[in-house]
Amino acid sequence: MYMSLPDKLCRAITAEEIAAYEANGAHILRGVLPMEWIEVMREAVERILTNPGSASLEYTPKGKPGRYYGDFFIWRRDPAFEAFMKQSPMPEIAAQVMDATCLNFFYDQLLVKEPNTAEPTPWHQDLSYWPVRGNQIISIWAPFDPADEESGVVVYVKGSHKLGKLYAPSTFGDKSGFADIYAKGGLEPLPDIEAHRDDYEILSWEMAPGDVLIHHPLTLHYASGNRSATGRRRGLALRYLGDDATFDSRPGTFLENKKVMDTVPPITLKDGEPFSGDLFPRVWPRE
Ligand SMILES: O=C(O)CCC(=O)C(=O)O
Repeated sequence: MYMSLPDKLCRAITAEEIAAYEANGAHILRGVLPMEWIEVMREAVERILTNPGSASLEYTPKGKPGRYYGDFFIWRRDPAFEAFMKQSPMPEIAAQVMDATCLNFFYDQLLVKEPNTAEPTPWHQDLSYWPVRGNQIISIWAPFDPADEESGVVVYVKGSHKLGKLYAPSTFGDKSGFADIYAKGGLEPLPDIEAHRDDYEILSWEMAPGDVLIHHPLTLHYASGNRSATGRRRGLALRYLGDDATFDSRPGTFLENKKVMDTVPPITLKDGEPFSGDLFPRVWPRE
């Protein structure tokens, strides 16, 4: 059904863009995704918002304005999400930026902030949440609406992937059922970056649908709530694993959350094994 949609990038990724990603831990790739995919994904997001999945979370407390909706592993139940992570230009972006010969898909994460949503995405580093070791690990964040600091675009601490530190995960929303799990990791708490923003060099870009952000799993990042009264902020992060990524069986990662465990089949990978199987499918080279 989605086979007729373009699998090619709208333009080539440049060596300068890859160098900026490597130096800074995050970068924007403007105008790379065909609008056909944006339209398909807008429709798909509406399906999910009206029929939330078993791993989904409402981060906005009941009775508060707006809605901050989070969901994971959606590709397993919605064919458009599956097509987007496999057949769109997204895996090619990951392979090119990381210079990876093969990719397995880790998971997708939908993060929708409707107008007037106060809840931010707290400062965090992705790798703290993940049972993964390696360097060829990338997130690609695609907005389906224009996004800026008012509506909650993702912003980054420049070069923070090179600090060589793994900080304790931050919980998204107060009642998300993850805090006890994350405490098991025994990692050092993250400094209060938001209260001391001037001490950091922050990277931030205004975005249009068709642009994507690429970030390294150690890069510190944050997104404000959506302060716009009218503009939605629908974003989807796809996480890809390259040649050197292996399973890390350390305790305290998000896969231990009951909602997530109930949504995916049991994970049978052993420490040090590469990711594989139906849950973490090979997506590059393309079939
Ligand atoms: O969309 C957001 O608000 C945050 C995204 C994020 O933290 C991520 O993609 O890792």
